[in-house]
Amino acid sequence: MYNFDEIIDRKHTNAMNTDGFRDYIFHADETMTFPYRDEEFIRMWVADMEFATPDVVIDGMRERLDKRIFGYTRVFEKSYYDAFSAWCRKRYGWSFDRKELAMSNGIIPALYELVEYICKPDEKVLFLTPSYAYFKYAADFNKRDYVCSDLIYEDGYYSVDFEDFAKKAADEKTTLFILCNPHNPSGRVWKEKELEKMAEIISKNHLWVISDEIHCDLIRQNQKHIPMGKVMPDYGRLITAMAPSKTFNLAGMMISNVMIRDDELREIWLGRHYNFDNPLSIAAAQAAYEKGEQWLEELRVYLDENFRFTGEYLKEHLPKAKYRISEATYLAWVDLNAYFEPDEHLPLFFAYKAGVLLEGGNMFVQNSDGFIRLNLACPKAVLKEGLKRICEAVNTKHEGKYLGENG
Ligand code: LCS
Repeated sequence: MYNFDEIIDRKHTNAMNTDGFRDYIFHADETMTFPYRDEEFIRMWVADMEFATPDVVIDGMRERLDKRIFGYTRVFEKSYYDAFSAWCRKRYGWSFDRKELAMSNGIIPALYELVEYICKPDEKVLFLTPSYAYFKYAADFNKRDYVCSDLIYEDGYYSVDFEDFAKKAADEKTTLFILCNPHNPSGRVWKEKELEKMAEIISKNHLWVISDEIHCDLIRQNQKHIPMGKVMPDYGRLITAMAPSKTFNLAGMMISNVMIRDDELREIWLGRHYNFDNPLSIAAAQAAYEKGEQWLEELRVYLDENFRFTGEYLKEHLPKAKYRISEATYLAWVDLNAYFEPDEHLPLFFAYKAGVLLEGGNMFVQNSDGFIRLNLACPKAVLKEGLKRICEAVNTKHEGKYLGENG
């Protein structure tokens, strides 16, 4: 049994989570001060975990370290494909050809490249909102326009507005749809019927699709992930992205899998992509896929309990908050519109008033005012303290100004 209750000190590891929040959340530098010391914050923001990566993964990296030479490296050996494709077959009943597998130092860099390779300068990228902001940034970076289709939010549950989606997909300048499957930040696991309806609209309009499935391994125990590649088995204009980074807390190793079906696009990728991989990252990813499953199953039990606990806690202490257990991800998406005005800067409020670092709706493109996103991938004791502080801050909100109000 792994010990997910262990509190691990991340100081002096150059972690974004501990050292990068001023820049990422507040666009500020180290002169920004809070009524808390940095180490006093409860950190529930960036999507990495407070849990140690599995021992089997660390052992895999250690074995590679023992080989002592770390020259230019790429995934040449078939054993990597064997490990990852066996994982996909076993967990999702999905397989892909070896030739489709390209490696990338992260899914974000892959998105940045693919938007350029796929969309001409006057073409547009479509995605569902609220959205992981890097879908928009990938369009911005390449000076492509983007179009949002707002998800419908009803009884705390999100669904696709298919009428709107079909209309936007039909615009001849819309050539690429980036799908987040499962969806960050809502945590939705798209059901087969929903994916089929999307697929129909995609094929009708000959859209390219990037299905970003980075969160697919981290679903609640009662959920089932369906790769878009399985729904559209013969569709050439599909790219699927998956990675061990979220699943095994390896984001810093910067390795991800990009399955490109179209021969021509793959040629462009291979010609232009900076095609090297970190040798330790390959070892880590391969060990994770070969030996990490038991750890993942234990993690999922722990996360399910953190989601259950969060729901109970909020029901008791913030009864007007709307919360549903996310179907996927370790991220809770909580509607606090009953307590805040739509334009309030929630990350600033909670940083100053609660000493909690979290992400707010303002960070998810649009259709997300009044929401906070909480990272629940932390030991239960940390979660309890975070929730306690959040609820107290909201419940005492009107008892005087908080320090950040003018900041
Ligand atoms: N795609 C999605 C949907 C993500 O949520 C993330 C990380 C990435 C890609 C990043 O992929 P990478 O480049 O690391 O392979 N999501 C984060 C988030 O929501 N907050 O912090 C990171």
